[in-house]
Amino acid sequence: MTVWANMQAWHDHTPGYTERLGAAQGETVRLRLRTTLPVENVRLKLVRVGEIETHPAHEVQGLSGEGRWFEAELPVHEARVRYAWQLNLPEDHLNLTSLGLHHTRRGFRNWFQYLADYAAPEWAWKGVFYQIFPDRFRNGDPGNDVQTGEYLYEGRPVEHVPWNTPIDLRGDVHAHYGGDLQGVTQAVPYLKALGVTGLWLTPIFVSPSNHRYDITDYRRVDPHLGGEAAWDELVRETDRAGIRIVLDGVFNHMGNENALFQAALESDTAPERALFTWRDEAGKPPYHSFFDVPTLPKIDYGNEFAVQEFFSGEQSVVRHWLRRGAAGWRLDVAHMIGKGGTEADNLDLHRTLKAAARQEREDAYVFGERFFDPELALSGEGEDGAMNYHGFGLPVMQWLSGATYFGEPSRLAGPELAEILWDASHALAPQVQLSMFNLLESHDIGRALYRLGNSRTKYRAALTLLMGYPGVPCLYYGSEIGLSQAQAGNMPWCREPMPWDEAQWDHDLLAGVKALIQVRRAHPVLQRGSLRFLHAEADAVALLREYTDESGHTTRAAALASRREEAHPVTLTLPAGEWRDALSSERFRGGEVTLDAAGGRLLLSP
Ligand code: ARE
Ligand code: CA
Repeated sequence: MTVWANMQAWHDHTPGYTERLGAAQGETVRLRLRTTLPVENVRLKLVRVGEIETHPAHEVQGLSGEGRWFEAELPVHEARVRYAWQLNLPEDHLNLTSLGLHHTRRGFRNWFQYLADYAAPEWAWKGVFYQIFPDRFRNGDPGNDVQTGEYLYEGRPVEHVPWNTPIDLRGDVHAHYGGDLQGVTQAVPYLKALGVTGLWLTPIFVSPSNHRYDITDYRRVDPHLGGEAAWDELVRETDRAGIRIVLDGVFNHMGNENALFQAALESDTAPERALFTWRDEAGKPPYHSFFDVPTLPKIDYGNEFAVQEFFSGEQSVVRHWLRRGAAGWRLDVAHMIGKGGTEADNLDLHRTLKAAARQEREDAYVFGERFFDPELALSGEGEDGAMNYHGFGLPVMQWLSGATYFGEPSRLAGPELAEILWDASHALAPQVQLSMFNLLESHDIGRALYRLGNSRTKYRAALTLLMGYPGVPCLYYGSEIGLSQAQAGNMPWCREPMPWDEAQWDHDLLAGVKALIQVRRAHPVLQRGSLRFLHAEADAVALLREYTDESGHTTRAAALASRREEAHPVTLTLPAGEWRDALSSERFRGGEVTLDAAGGRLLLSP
C-alpha cells in the first residue's frame, strides 16, 4: 500500500517532526505531527509489552507549513519503539502510521519505528559510492601482473590477459588483467572529478582467483595488487581527496589455500578442524562450502576461535583493516554467516562484528550483501544497512528494462514498482533506510546499460531514481563512460576492463552522471529526506523527498523517471511552491505540471 504525497497529516524522521534520532533508552524524544484536518485533539500511541499506551499531544504555534502542529513526548523505553498517532475529529477518529491515514490502527509492522542507542554512519548518507573490481579497473604497475602459468588454480594454469582484450569465456576466474591498487591511486583525480566520495573495493587480499573471494591471507594485500605499500598510498591519496574506502569482508568462507584450512586438512587431530564443518555426502566436498564450491570452505562461527580471529579479537581481521585506514565493511553473503555449517542468519554474530568495527572507528559503515529479504537482520544492532537488491535495484531495473536480470520477460509496471519500493523501505527504521546501499548493477548481476539495451536515455532515468532515492547510491566502475558488456549474462560478462583511452568514452554520458552526483551531494533533502510517492503510471513513476527543519520549514526534491526512449510528457501534482529542474534550472510553480520524463528529471523546491 503505497503512501502518496497528498496527505492531510504528516510525520517523519526529519528534525521538524523528530527532535533527534538514536537517543538512548530511558530518554524522551519530542515528536510532532502536522495536519490540515479539523482535529479536536491528537494522541501519540506506543506499544509496551501487553498494552497500547497513549500520550496527549499539545498544539504548538509559530511553526511554518500549512495546517496545525501538534507535539508529544515519546518515552524511548526499548531498543525499537513502535508508535502511531491518533487524530480525533468531531465525528471520527483516524490513525496515522507509516501507511498513511486509516480508520483502523493497521498492523504494528506498519507503525513508525524509533531506534534507540544507534549512531548511524551519517558520512555515508552524504556521499556517493563507486564499486571497483580491482583486477579490471586500472593497471598502475604492469610489473606486478599475474603471469600466464605462474600457478595453477582449480588445477588449471592462470592466464595473463592484455588490458584491451574483450571478455570471452576464458575471461572466467583464471583470467587476470593486471589491475591493481596503484591503478586506483592513479585514478583518484578522475574519481574526485566524477564526484564520488566512497569506494567499495571487492576483495584485495592474497588470493589465487581474479575475483579474490577465495582468500589465502586476510592480513596481506595481494602482491599482484601492489601489496601493503600500495594500500597505504591509496589510503593517503583517497583521504586527501575526501574519499573513504569500504572493504569486502569475505567471512562466510575462506580460500582453500588458506593456512587454517590447509592445517585442518593435514591431520584429523588438528585444532583447525573445528573451524569448519565436515560431512560425507556423495558428489560434494567433504566439508560445507559456499554453493558446494570446493575452493570456498565455510567457516564455522560456532567456534570461538573463528569469532575472535575474524570479528572480535584484539587483532581481528575486522579491526586490523579499520586500523589500517578502511572506513567500513561490506559483508559478503552476510545472510550465510552462521554456526554449525548452517546458513541460518545469526544476529548475534553480526552484532559482535559491528560492535568490534565501531570500537575501532566510531563511524564505520557496515552493510551486508543480502540478496533476499533483509528486514529481519536490520534492527540497527547488526549491520547499518544492506545492499539494496530486492528493495531497489532489481525492481527498478526490471521495470525499466522489461526483464529480470536473468533475461526473463517481466510485466512489472509503474504502480507495482512503487508498491515494491514502498513496502521494502517503510518496513525499516529511518536510519536504516538511509543507510541502505543502493545499486543498479554490480559485478554479480550484469551491467545496467547493457540490460537497458545500451540506451543512455533509460540509463539516465535509472540514475535519476538512484540519486533521488533514500539510501547510499553506488555506481559500478565504467558505466559512467558507457562501458557495457559483449553479451547477455552476469559474470564474467559484466567484468570488462575499464578503457582508459578517452576517445572510447561517452563524454555526454559522463557529464550527465557528474551532474547528477553533484545534485545528490549538494542537497541534504536527497541525503536524509523522507520518502513518499507522487505519481505512478505504467511507464512513469515520481517520488518525493522532504526535509523539515526545527522551525517547520520544508525543502523538497522530486525524482521523475520514465521507461520510454522517446519524449514522454507526464502530468503530476507537485506540492505548492517554487520548483526548479536541478539540471536545466528551468523554473515552474507547484500544482499540476506536465513534464517530459524521458531520461528522468530531478526537481528541487525551493
Ligand atoms: C565463479 C564463476 C561462476 C561459477 C562459480 C562456481 O564466475 O560462473 O558458477 O564460480 O564455480 C565469487 C566470484 C564469482 C565466483 C564465485 C564462486 O565473484 O565469480 O563464481 O565466487 O567461486 C548468490 C549469492 C550472492 C553471491 C552470488 C555470487 O546469494 O551472495 O551468488 N555474491 C557474493 C559475491 C560474489 C562472490 C561470492 C558471493 C562468493 O558478491 O562475487 O562470488 O564469495 C540469483 C540467485 C542468487 C545469486 C544471484 C547472483 O538471484 O538466486 O543466489 O546470488 O542470482 O548471481
Ligand atoms: Ca598490475
